[in-house]
Amino acid sequence: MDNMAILESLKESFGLDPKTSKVLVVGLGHTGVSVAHYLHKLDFKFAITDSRDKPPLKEAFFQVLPDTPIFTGGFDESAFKVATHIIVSPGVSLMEESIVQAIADGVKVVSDIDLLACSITAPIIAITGSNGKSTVTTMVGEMAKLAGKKIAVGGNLGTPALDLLTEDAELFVLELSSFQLERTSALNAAAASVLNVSADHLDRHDDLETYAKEKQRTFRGDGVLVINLDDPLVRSMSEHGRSCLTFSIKHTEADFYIGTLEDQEYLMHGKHALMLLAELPLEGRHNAANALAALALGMAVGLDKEAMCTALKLFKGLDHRMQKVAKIRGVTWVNDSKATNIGACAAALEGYDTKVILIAGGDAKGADMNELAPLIKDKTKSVVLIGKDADLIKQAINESVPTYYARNMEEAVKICAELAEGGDSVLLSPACASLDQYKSYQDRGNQFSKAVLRLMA
Ligand code: UMA
Ligand code: ADP
Repeated sequence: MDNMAILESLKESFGLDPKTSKVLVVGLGHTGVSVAHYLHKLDFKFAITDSRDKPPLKEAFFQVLPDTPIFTGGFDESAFKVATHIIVSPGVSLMEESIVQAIADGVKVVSDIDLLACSITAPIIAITGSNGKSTVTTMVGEMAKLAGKKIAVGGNLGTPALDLLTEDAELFVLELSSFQLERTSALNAAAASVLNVSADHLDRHDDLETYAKEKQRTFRGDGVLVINLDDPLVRSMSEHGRSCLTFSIKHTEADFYIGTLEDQEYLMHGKHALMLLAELPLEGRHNAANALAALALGMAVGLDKEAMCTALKLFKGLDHRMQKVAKIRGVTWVNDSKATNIGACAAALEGYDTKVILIAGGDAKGADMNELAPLIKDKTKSVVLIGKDADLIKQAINESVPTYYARNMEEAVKICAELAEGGDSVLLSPACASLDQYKSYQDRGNQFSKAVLRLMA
């Protein structure tokens, strides 16, 4: 779309107009920077505020747009007072006092996803859920690429949504978080999926129902709904009168499901066997669900079936998700550091036929660790606990399996090495966020891998 058309769309959807609007960008992270560049190109007047004293991207941003008013070290009251619109980064809660007050004063909240939706005519595939978003987003991206589409892939994963505008794509594949969705109202995806809903981010959302409602916002508009029949919360989101494709790894009445033909399992679409499940090069039943969801989303926008299956067969999986690090003296070490909630850890444990040694803990984000206790009892030999909420997991386990405390990853890996015997698997699948001890889940996974590789020496 050209700038004139974008401006018209922004005016119609949000009353945003460079001549009259005063925009406050809240948060100077990757989202805030992408929003600032977008507003600058469209000649909007804007300021930025960030509660941190030194937002890490501030200096670099200042080099490029030095004339932008930037208020740091707290949310600046005066900046909120003059704003007509606030564009709030996902890391900032809408319950912040200044934001609650601004909304009460009639200021409009807009998200970067809203701005993107107003700036393109190409279709969007929107993917959310508690787990599997990045895997499915990447799968769909690979499928579309192989099907010959010019694509842009990003959002919560990788490139911030507005930075995708430079790519002039025919199809946008967006991973969306609940934080992005809760402040988005202009999205109308051609196809969308809520992959699953399990407890996560309950430190930011009131309860599971509210969190599920935020996820459901991905279905706004009139596109095709891709529904996971195995998840009761998602199932309840299907809407009469809307085009809908279902997927399931348990029920064969779904549009996309796992079927058995002559003792072999296949990914199926209706009566058609699309490919052998064994040809999907990823561990775990949950990845079969991810593949079925990706196929349904691709089908909804008309991607070629054969190209989609080839993409799945070539799919390598993403780092820090059930990633095999090494096999040392018969012990397999697996990095699933991206398991930042209970659902992901549960999926990892369910994938094992034998008992594993688990490293878990970190910031539980308000989740109830008791939900994990039965699986830990069934699927682990022992648990090595790390991080701030180690005690919560210890209490939930309630002596059903032996537990050990480790102060850092090096120590956790050492303890596991002493406990493990040939044939065992050691799994880092923390069920918690990493930020209490690490820069990110990647940092946590890398520290694990490095400590494991040191064992080889
Ligand atoms: N922050 C403040 N004060 C501020 C602004 C931010 O303290 O004024 C803090 C936040 O609480 C957070 C950090 O700074 O701890 C970054 O927040 P942000 O909103 O500025 O983050 P961005 O750099 O814009 O990155 C965001 C997403 N981050 C979050 O939702 C926390 C990135 O997802 C996303 O890739 C990026 O936008 C582009 O769309 C990351 C993430 O962890 C990967 N997402 C969560 C998840 O996947 O579970 C939801
Ligand atoms: P997200 O982007 O939603 O965090 P990822 O694809 O990055 O999802 O995977 C995050 C974690 O969830 C990993 O530990 C992965 O093994 C696990 N996981 C992936 N898909 C699913 C699924 N469908 N159900 C449950 N857990 C999953």
